[in-house]
Amino acid sequence: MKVKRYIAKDVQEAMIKVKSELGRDAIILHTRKIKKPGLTGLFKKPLFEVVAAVDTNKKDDNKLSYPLNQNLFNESLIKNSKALDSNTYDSFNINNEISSIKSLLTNVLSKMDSTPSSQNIQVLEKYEKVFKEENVIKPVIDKILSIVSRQMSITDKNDQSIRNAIKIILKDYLGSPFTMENYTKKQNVIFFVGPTGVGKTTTIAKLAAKQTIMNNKSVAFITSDTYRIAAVDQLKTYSEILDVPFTVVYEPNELGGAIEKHYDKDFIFIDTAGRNHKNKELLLEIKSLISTVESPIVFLLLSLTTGYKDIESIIQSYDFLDDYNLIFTKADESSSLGNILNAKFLSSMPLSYITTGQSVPDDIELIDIEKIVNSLVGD
Ligand SMILES: Nc1nc2c(ncn2[C@@H]2O[C@H](COP(=O)(O)OP(=O)(O)OP(=O)(O)O)[C@@H](O)[C@H]2O)c(=O)[nH]1
Ligand SMILES: [Mg+2]
Repeated sequence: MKVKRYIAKDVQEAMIKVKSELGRDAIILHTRKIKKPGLTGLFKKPLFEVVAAVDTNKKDDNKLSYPLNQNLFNESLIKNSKALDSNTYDSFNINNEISSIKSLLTNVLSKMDSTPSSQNIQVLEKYEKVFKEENVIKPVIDKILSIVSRQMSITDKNDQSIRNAIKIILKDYLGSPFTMENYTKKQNVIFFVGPTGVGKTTTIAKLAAKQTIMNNKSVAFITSDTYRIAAVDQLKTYSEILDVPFTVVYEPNELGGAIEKHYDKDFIFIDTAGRNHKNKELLLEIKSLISTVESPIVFLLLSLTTGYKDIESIIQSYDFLDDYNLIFTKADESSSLGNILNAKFLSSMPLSYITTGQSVPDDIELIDIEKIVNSLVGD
């Protein structure tokens, strides 16, 4: 068995040296941080000492150079113990050697299992606090930070690299926004659902204005919100301003005919009456309305001024929908973005638009994941 000591500026560099000199069968016996000798060394970054060994009687057999997990570690031990059997050592020495290697390796492996250092724990705690202030719920915080923590190597990372890791994980978690530009079907029938006063009718007007004015698309409005006279008038007014045809449906079975009437339009936006999400009967009406349409697109609107408990119960009450996209409204009136993360966690549905005021059509944008993530980590 050949045993060699390596000094490098970090563990990765040491591993490369080990691998290139001792080959793929090398096992790590010991690793530690050391200071450069002399007074000046005290002020320099620490170096890493790695002690590695390889069984010189064995040929390279494409195994990893260092065990990344317990299975590889055990395989490596078994291989080495077989190799040692054929040597001149007596079995007592072999067993002693194996158990000392095992304890050293367990020690190294436990560090490589990326138990965060105290410095890393401090940084993680800092972000836990930041997320809590944004009203992100604990399971989401735990999920994000546990991924970050798993990705930390035994080398200490600085705040900036942890922040970057968190940003990458958050972006991945929130996914790509779902935009109306993705709707490439000949005709797209889009329902807008959500609690009373969340901003459904206003959002329809904003999106319709963008599609007609900026994208040169044709749009029709249908409303099933006949509970309030004012609700019909509201959408009718927008239809007149935007010069968009408008139809009222009183029963779900009238919807098919209304859609057919607007067969030549690229988009049909269907406004629904705001529903108290605790009223199951009213929600069933929405369900039966949507079920009359083949491959409908649904937007569920949530206001960012709504507290987490209500967001949770709204999302639960719409779980009869197989598929929908999320629009967040009233970002201008909210001081935290945590519910965007929470809603994603609870629904797993794509994020889509965010509205930022009452002005039609300006106060709406495709959700900018980068912006949200930067804001969440305080960039
Ligand atoms: N501050 C702010 N107000 C908004 C936003 N979007 C809509 N509103 C306002 O919220 C109020 C309700 O908007 P509506 O579009 O009527 O809401 P709705 O969901 O259609 O309401 P119902 O049909 O009664 O369920 C109006 O005063 C809107 O101007 C927004 O992004 N920010
Ligand atoms: Mg409305």
